[in-house]
Amino acid sequence: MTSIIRSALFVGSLFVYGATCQRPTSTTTTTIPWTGTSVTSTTITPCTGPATVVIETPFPTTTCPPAPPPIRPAPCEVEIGCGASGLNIDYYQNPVGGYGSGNLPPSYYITEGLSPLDSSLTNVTFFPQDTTPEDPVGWTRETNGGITVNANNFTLVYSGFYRAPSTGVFTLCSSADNENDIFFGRGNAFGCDTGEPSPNVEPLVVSRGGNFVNPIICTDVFLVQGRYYPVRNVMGNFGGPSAFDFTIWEPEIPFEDRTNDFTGDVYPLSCRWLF
Ligand SMILES: *[C@@H]1O[C@H](CO)[C@@H](O)[C@H](O)[C@H]1NC(C)=O
Ligand SMILES: *[C@@H]1O[C@H](CO)[C@@H](O)[C@H](O)[C@H]1NC(C)=O
Ligand SMILES: [Ca+2]
Repeated sequence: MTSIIRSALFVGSLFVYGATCQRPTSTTTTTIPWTGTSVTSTTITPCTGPATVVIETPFPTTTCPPAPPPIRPAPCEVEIGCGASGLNIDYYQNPVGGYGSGNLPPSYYITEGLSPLDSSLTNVTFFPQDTTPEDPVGWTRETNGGITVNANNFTLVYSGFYRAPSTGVFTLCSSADNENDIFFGRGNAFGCDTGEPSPNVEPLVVSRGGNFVNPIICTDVFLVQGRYYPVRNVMGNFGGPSAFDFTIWEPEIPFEDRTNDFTGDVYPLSCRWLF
């Protein structure tokens, strides 16, 4: 180290020695971003020409508000060996101007003690936007699990268990015409032992849409590989066209590759642990 400095001084002194030094009359400024926390400046005074002022500034860092830590929903046990035969899907009556319009809460089908008009299983939580036909009398549409509904007004409840395929932060997203509410985790989606939902819980996500504008609303959850998480979507159309998409965005994949096809990863309520 010492010898390097010495030789630098030596070279420098040779240089100085061999040149005609003049005081600089102007300066040029060079700004170098660096990772330090303060601004420092160095003036390089050459023998001729303008001095160079080197200003080292910290990298501009965007100040984001600290992200809230993702919630950790509680899983349930399920019966060992129970097959991934899909989520339960139940079709309920929804009055025109009812759930999805803000006039009825997502618990209305529980508190009113409604019986499903139809029930099935599905691995898919998506059906595309439709439009009102010219003659809407008797208008129907296909949804999931082979269930065909009165297209103008209906509610579908998707419930069961999602087996987390890895450990990390997952993102639950949905969009709907007119509303989808996501309930997730033990107690929130339903009770582990009964499989019954509570009318007194708040959804993790409320997504509302209509008039062919259905914003995607998301929330992060921290899940553990191999655990079975209760999930319940309450989707309602209070009138006119309808659409629905519920996706889970797994860790380490692009947002575009999030899925609404849970083949092999979802289990019906009947898989719950029976003591
Ligand atoms: C559609 O709305 C009408 C009027 O509110 C209601 O009587 C009917 O039960 C609803 N049908 C479904 C499938 O929700
Ligand atoms: C869901 O996927 C599983 C695994 O492939 C399959 O066994 C089951 O029949 C599927 N369920 C439905 C409703 O398609
Ligand atoms: Ca609608």
